[in-house]
Amino acid sequence: MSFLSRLKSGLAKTSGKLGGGIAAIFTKRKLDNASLEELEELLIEADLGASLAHELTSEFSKQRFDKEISSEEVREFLAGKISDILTPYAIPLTTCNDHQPNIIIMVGVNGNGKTTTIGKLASQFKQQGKKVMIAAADTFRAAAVEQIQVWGERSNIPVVTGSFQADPASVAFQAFEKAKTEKIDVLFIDTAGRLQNKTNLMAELQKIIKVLKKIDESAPHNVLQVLDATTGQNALSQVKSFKEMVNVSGLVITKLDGTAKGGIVVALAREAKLPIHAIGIGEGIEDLDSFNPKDFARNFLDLE
Ligand SMILES: Nc1nc2c(ncn2[C@@H]2O[C@H](COP(=O)(O)OP(=O)(O)OP(=O)(O)O)[C@@H](O)[C@H]2O)c(=O)[nH]1
Ligand SMILES: [Mg+2]
Repeated sequence: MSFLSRLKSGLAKTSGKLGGGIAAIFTKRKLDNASLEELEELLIEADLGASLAHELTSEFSKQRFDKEISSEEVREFLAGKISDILTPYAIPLTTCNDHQPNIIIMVGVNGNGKTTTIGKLASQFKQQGKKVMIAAADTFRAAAVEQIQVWGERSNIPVVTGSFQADPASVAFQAFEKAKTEKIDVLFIDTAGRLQNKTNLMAELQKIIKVLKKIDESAPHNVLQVLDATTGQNALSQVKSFKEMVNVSGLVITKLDGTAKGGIVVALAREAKLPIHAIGIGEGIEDLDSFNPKDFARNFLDLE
């Protein structure tokens, strides 16, 4: 199955609810205040955010108020707008040949999908012919190291580990040195999940970054914040807090398959103004990729 067809089934919860909802409102009906209000409510439920939901419905109203409208027209209009919003931010993750290794560090709140995303991305980079290494700098949970080792074994990628509860910064530092010696192209650093309001844990993350900079001032080359789509609008405040603490360079949004609120991708593009490098639509190694804004928008609205 192509990523596009998996995207379609991954977004089925969102598109079913939204597409079905729009069809229910706009069947032989004029665009009036009541239908506009219902539409706005549906968009908010899909997690596009209140301000965007309002903007989209008002703009549509300006064009079509009092005219008889079909569900298809509404969905086409929204898909066009959403695709335009996403376009500047749907940017695949690339590496730069000037850095050996490129350092990509994953950050985010507990359980958002950091480790799984590293497993998937590392395998994809390896398939592109790059030399990849992973640093297990989540030394907080014993199971975290095993989890990333399983991903490493699956794709035959070396995983650098420290002892249980070792200083994560020292694991990252050692892995960086090893990656340099072994001429690795991409080093992924897995970090422990942390809530944005835990200042000591945020300081620990800053320390990891500081230590990497001792070896190479330009490192880390990517700080990827992983967000769970099922957490809804809370993802926006997570980005805001992490951005204040570490220099987040891009986002990955996971678990779009587990939610009817896929609109968070659009809300994030608009509010966070950071590249969205990839979206996760399942637990498997193939279930993560960069996305085409138009495909996303059309599937989101249950359009072919
Ligand atoms: N359905 C679905 N599940 C996912 C996706 N991405 C990750 N998961 C699952 O989410 C759970 C948590 O993923 P992890 O990768 O362990 O998350 P984490 O951020 O590393 O968690 P901590 O290290 O505890 O902070 C696992 O069961 C993953 O299989 C996705 O795109 N879709
Ligand atoms: Mg993890």
